[in-house]
Amino acid sequence: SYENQYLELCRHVLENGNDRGDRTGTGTRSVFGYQMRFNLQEGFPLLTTKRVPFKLIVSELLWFLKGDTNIRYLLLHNNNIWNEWAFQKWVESDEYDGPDMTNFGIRSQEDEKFNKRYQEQMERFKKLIIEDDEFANKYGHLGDVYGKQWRHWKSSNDETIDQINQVINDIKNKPQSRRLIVSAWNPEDIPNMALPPCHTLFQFYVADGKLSCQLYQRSGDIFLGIPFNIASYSLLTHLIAKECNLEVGDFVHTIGDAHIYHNHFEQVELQLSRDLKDAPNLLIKEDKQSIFEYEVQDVKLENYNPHPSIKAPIAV
Ligand code: DHF
Ligand code: TMP
Repeated sequence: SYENQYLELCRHVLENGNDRGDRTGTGTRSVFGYQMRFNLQEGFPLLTTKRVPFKLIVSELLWFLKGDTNIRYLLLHNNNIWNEWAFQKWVESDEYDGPDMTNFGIRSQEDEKFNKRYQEQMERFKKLIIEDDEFANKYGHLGDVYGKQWRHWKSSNDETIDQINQVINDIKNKPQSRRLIVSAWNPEDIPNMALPPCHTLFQFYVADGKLSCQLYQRSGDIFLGIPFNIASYSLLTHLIAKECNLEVGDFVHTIGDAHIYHNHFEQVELQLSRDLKDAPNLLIKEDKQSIFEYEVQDVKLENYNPHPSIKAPIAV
């Protein structure tokens, strides 16, 4: 099953990885260079050894496809996965007047009293983003992240390049092309991003009426991020295949620094002890004219009966 490849990655890193410090101060065990291949004809590759919140994957992908970089859309869909990185910009700004939030990621895990203050400020932040337009415009943006680069890459003569629209046209008109690439890595814009893109570049390939996609991910958090990334790019491949009247082929996942955070070891061991369930099926509403028209409720899963979710702290 597809899922064995993920579990194999976990085992491989636990057994062969280098223990290294990292930017967040958490510490990881990591390997450099790893590849997995998921045949999308064999079912939708969402993990079953823990529950992965598929709805959040859908709303995040549709948010990218809209070209949106403001977390307000995510919050309106009850999606909290990007909060910390917007919050960080607010608490570091002159306008922030609450208690000191330096290093909130680590301190909220180690200090229960601090965690309470942090949760209060985070709730205040979320409320302001949802209710206050001006605040949302100022502090909801993550900078020039995925949505900006995918749909509105700024060229040197001040034009805008819509990479998604272009790649779809190329898949339709030049399916044999070896240049079917979308890049989120824009060196000029990196300083203006809350987090430089982890899923950096992807390429499509058409053969035998099937669309395949390969992602180069520069940095992968194996326990929290990677399960989302596999499902997100598999869903993107399905959506683009549909738009281009193709079947789905493989999703190839190539990772640069593939790491397990030291505070995820117990969770990974628990997950490795579980048996696999059947792959779910993906259902996509049929009546869309273009990939940019989908809403969250248009994408559903059936037959997803995973093991219970496993909580883990995220490194900020
Ligand atoms: N930073 C780090 N250190 N790892 C990441 O995976 C990561 N991912 C980002 C942004 N920054 C990151 C964006 N994607 C979760 C999953 C993906 C994601 C961000 C967060 C996450 O926390 N998943 C939880 C459930 C979250 C929820 O239910 O709200 C999980 O158990 O899968
Ligand atoms: P870095 O910028 O120092 O590499 O930190 C980013 C962390 O976020 C790293 O642990 C990888 C993880 N990550 C994913 O695994 N997938 C994602 O989609 C995103 C945005 C981040």
